[in-house]
Amino acid sequence: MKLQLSKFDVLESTNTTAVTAAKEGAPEGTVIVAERQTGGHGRLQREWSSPKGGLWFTIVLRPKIDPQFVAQVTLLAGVAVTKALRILYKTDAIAIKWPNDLLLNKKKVCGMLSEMELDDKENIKYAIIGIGVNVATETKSFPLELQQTATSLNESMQASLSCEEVLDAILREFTELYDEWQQNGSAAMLQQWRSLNCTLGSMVKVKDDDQVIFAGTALAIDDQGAIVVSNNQGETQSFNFGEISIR
Ligand code: BT5
Repeated sequence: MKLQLSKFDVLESTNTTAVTAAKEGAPEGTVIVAERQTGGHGRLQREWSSPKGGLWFTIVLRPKIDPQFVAQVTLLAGVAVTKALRILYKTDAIAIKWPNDLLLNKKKVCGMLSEMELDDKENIKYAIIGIGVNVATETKSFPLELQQTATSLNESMQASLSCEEVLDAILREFTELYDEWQQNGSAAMLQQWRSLNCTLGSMVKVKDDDQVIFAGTALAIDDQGAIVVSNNQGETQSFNFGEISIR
């Protein structure tokens, strides 16, 4: 994948700009980066706090895969970002919480949001992956409730990396992994995901629309990227949507 970066001082949301660009034919590898976002969002239109000091960007992709596997793009991004951050910050304490969060000592340092559109033959027209990393954001500038659950990498690790350095390292890991995944399938990527996550083996609550719909032990992720959870009654279910909280 060849990368083409477009950098902005401020955007409403790099995902929104990337969707518009993708609809207008932007090639795979287009990367939209903003220094801050005024309407950054997560899933279910939740607000994503995006002040200056953080790394906010979105990559346009046109994967040639069966759409049932598109959720793997989020897993792939999680692997790429975790690998890059572990090397840059020289720590193993950063881990993936299924499906789209990276935690450092149980606090969220990164969130990812993928979106896609199918054409009328049900092929993937485009997919985008938006990635937000708290590189040098000041935790005290976050809203109060976020100060309990989020942190920034530079602050926690007493480091002073720039957003550019972090972006370069993430894009290097991402392109290598993405090209390998397109050529050889998901096995190697899923194996790396399993070794970098903090979800499998934990007690989890599965939520949909903020309602708990199942609780149990997270046993595995399957080939589509769904999480397999088993409860006390021995019932096993897999979920490829919603979100989990780890007890
Ligand atoms: C996510 O949603 O974690 C996906 C976030 C994706 C953000 C990127 S930034 C570039 C691109 N442009 C966008 O507009 N979005 C993407 P979700 O799992 O729904 O989590 C949202 C929750 O995370 C919020 O309700 C807060 O509790 C928390 N949160 C908000 N801002 C945060 C931050 N900067 N750091 C850590 N947690 C945050």
